[in-house]
Amino acid sequence: MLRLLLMGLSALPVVGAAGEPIASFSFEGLDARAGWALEASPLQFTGSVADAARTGEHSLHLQDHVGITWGFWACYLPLTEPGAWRVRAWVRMRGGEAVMWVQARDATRAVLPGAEDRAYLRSYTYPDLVPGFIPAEYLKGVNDDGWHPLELTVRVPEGIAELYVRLGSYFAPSTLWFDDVTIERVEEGEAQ
Ligand SMILES: [Ca+2]
Repeated sequence: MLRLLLMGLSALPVVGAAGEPIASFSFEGLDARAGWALEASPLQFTGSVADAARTGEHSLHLQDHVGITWGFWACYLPLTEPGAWRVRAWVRMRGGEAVMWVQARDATRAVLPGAEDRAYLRSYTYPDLVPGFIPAEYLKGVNDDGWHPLELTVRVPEGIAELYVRLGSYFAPSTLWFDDVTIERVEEGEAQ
């Protein structure tokens, strides 16, 4: 069943064993954004496939010009197997705050009870600190120049139809790049 559901997604390895991704995205090739859509106000956000990359040559770029709400790149991954599912992405950021928001939803697209979570990562230049005046080691948050992991694990009950994965900006002007998104099943003992 899982294999059939995933046939519509191109170039995805389909592996049932825990710890191996059922889906991975590096945003390369002619259809680099396949499976992903921009869900953000066009008045506040722009998004594109960018040349910056953690692996390969490209990533998904999101520019939050205003910072008064949130906006996302989103993926609706067909999934019918309950269990613990880990979503991991790598983000590079200049200012602001990145968010990963994952929901397990049923066939009506209602969120299943308890099957959602968010993870956040804040830049050390959030909101307007100037690192030139404050040594980086005294600031909370991640370095603007590097790629950083963003991950969470959602426990999914029976009845799941899709995993709704969003990667975006959270209420602050920011420039974000996302690359190397993987979705894998983990054993319950591994889930945190
Ligand atoms: Ca890439």
